Amino acid sequence: MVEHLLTRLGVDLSAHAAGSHAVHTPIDGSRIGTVALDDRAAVAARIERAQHAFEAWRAVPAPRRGELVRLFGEVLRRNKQALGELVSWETGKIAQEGLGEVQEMIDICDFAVGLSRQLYGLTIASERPGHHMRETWHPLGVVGVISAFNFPVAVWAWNTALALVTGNAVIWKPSEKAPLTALASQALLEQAMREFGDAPAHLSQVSVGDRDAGLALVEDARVALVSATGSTRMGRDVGQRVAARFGRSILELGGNNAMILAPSADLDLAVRAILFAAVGTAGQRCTTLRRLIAHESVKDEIVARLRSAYAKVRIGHPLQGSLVGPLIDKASHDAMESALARARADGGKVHGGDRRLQAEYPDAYYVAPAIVDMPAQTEVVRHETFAPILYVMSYADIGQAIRLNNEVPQGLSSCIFTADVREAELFQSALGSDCGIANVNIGTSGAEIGGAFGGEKETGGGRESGSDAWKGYMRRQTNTVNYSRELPLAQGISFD
Ligand code: UN1
Repeated sequence: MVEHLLTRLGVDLSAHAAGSHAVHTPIDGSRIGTVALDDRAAVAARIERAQHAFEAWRAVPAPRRGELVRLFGEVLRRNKQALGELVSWETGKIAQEGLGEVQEMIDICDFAVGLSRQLYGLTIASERPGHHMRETWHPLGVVGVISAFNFPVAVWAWNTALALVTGNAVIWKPSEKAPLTALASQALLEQAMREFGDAPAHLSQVSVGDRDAGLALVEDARVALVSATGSTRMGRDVGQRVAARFGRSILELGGNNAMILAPSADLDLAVRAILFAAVGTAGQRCTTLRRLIAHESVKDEIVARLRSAYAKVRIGHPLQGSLVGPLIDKASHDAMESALARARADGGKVHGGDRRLQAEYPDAYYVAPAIVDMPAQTEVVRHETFAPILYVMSYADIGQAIRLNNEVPQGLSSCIFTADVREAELFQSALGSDCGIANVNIGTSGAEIGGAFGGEKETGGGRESGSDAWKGYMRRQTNTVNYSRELPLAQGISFD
């Protein structure tokens, strides 16, 4: 099945026939492929080739670079079904979410194509007569993209679509848990390159490797930008290493996203939003809803309604009509179990969270999503466990709710459900949520690509995808031009 999909997507399997790295599907734990791994020397050679590609690509006019991304978007449209299905096989995402992820790739391509004609800089008033100032944006260099298993293709596409129109070359280090979707995405981009005609060779490369190979990418001064998505632990290490060589990084790390549920909230809407945000992708999005901060007047009712909604959720094979697929692996299940044990020890009342379908799939980790009624925001609640656990806490006044929202180390996504415009505006104000994303009457996950995506504190501070995130992939130059016959100095200095 998977081999057939890979062939259809244009992956040359012969190159990986002797590979040492086995890939397993979380659906049933079976092996679905092997991949060859890069060592440090292979990574260095890739960087060298990428540098050459960059030197050619930066000279291509940006709208023409946009044409390559336009073609890539077309190739993705034609292959949406197959790539979406492969995402499901490799990560356990349900069919709808696999397709949604490919749609996110298509959307960012469209966005980047428009952007390729809009890499605008400012013109700035000069204080000197006969002078003008402006700001120009230039391609940056080689961009290293490190991505996580949970969005194995979309996050690379956010980075790559922008990096290509801004004139850069890309080396992608996918998660070792999801290298097949990476090889397929790369094959589709290569197809677009063939249609394009004269893109430089090695403009985009995939480097599957272990931590050591990853370090070769992170520590090399020729890699101008490292855009890394994953755990806070990984980001702290990568960020420091890149900073030590004065490289640039974009970090998109852990989230611990909350919803404030106000007394005026539309509870029907809230239940649906919570279900998608807390249970979707089996709780394995960085934007997954992990904390529900409910007003004391609605808390018992929302817990009761959620429990009955959770009971109806179908858990099972992600390509056979379920809403919740498996966790990625055993380690992830172990982490869920230990978080639930800690929550119980802290006085939490756990509903659900048990392992499912063990007889049918002994080597896969399906779980019932958990709701945990917590007496307080204890240490385990402040920690991101990458699994479907929703901690529920109560609040008395909106100030307290906002404090609870902010009193965690992470700062990615947040939302409030309310019909009270004062609360909604306060939540989005300087005194409100401290997160990169603050929504009203929609959940924490499922962001569109048009906005800048990322968050504060331990989330890493990076911004990707829409708005002016493209500026992170370019170098800014300030130009002052003298078109007079004099040489006045700034600040009125006389130097005669
Ligand atoms: C991630 O989990 O790393 O907002 C990205 C969302 C998706 C992206 C998630 N558009 O949930």
